[in-house]
Amino acid sequence: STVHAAEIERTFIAIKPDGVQRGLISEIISRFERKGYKLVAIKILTPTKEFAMLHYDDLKERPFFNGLCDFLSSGPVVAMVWEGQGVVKYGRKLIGATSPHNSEPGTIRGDLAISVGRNIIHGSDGPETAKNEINLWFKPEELVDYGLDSEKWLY
Ligand code: FUP
Repeated sequence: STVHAAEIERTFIAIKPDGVQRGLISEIISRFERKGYKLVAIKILTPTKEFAMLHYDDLKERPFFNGLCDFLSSGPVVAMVWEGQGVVKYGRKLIGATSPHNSEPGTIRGDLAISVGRNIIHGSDGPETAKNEINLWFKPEELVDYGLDSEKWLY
């Protein structure tokens, strides 16, 4: 059926420097793409420490905040926006629990990571966070609005 604009949901996903260095870019993109989600923005950049601090602002009181921001700004990150029904919540399911000690096999962190400080991927934790993170990382014109033939088989 036709996908109506009101149903469109977007989330912010980032492959962190460890995921990039470990050669997991295509593996991670594949999992979102095969599920049926649509990639509407992508770029690679090394964030500054200040930018990392903005991204993780919610965690600024946590003891690991400084190390986390040093890590996120230590090398290239692949920043993406993925679109599709339920993508915020289900994207988190694809990613798995924050600590790879707890994330299930079959999830990205469960299959591909060992420690919480090197858990290879970030995904927005809710619809409001998703909007804020997309606005922080992307200009509106960097998001591409397009249809896919596969959508008529998915929805
Ligand atoms: P998540 O949304 O799953 O990325 O988890 P959080 O927002 O709670 O944490 C953000 C990042 O902080 C995690 F991806 C890894 C890091 N972190 C630690 O290094 N130690 C902790 O105890 C918790 C999180």
